[in-house]
Amino acid sequence: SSSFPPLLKIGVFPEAVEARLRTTFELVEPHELGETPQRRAQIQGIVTRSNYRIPEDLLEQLPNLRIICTNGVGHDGIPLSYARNRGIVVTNTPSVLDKAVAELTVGLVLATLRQIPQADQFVRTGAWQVGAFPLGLTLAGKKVGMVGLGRIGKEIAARLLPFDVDIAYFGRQRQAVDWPYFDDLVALAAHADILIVCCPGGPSTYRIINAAVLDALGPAGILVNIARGSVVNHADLLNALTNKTILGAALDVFDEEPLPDNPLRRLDNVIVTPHIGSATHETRMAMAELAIKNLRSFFETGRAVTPVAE
Ligand code: 8YV
Repeated sequence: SSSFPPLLKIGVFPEAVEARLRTTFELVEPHELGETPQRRAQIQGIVTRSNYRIPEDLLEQLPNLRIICTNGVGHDGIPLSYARNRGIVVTNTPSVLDKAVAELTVGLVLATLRQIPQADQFVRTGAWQVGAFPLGLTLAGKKVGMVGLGRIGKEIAARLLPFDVDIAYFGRQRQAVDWPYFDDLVALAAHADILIVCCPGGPSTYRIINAAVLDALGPAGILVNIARGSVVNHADLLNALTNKTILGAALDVFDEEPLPDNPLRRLDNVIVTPHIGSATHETRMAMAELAIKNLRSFFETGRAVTPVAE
């Protein structure tokens, strides 16, 4: 049995990840909390995933909660100010997933420019027997606009540069990089051929990709979102895709996940993937190891390894 207090597990984890967590911690399911106040009082830690929202009223049921540990870099689903006011430490798993997310982003850019999913269907359905697949677009020579240039944004830029693209970026502040900085998102969109959304979710980026940005991106423009659904005004995006205001989009994140029945699933100029940016065996195990490291360190020393700064 574990020498650590039991953890409330919020979310469904890949089997190998959950098995790894269980080697170190007893995991309690939310439905077990209703049993007795004693069970709720036993919970000193939560282990979760960054695509889950943690409601404050759940935390209020846990009088002895000391740490919330998310597998993932995003913490927009965790009430940080509530946690801070209660002295609850919040940890995430930064850096270990940057490369995997950047690799998926490159894949989505190429898949959109060369219509790879559509080309696969073109062969499978026999359409090739009766016609030629339409011409795609070359990545070399294109202008890429990064919406957010944090750890993940920099890994994406580093992978795209060898494709002979020009990089420019928008973000909270200018950084010590050789690329043009835009402090206005519409201006970046007007400059770019491909706009890649890789900023954090949360109130400061809520719906910043809107009709004005999409109009500026223009009829040859492509939007790629591997950040959070909350960053994009999806009604504006749907209009822009339907009316060909922009050429196409590739989306790995959505307001509601799994994406329910939605017109986005029926458009032929958008590629949709099920929030798989960090979803590789190696990366998810590395995230689990860092989560366990945070939890062990906190329970043994009182200090977390990668606490989230408010
Ligand atoms: C998912 C992510 O949270 O890291 C993030 O913020 O969005 C992804 O890694 C994934 O579900 C983590 O388990």
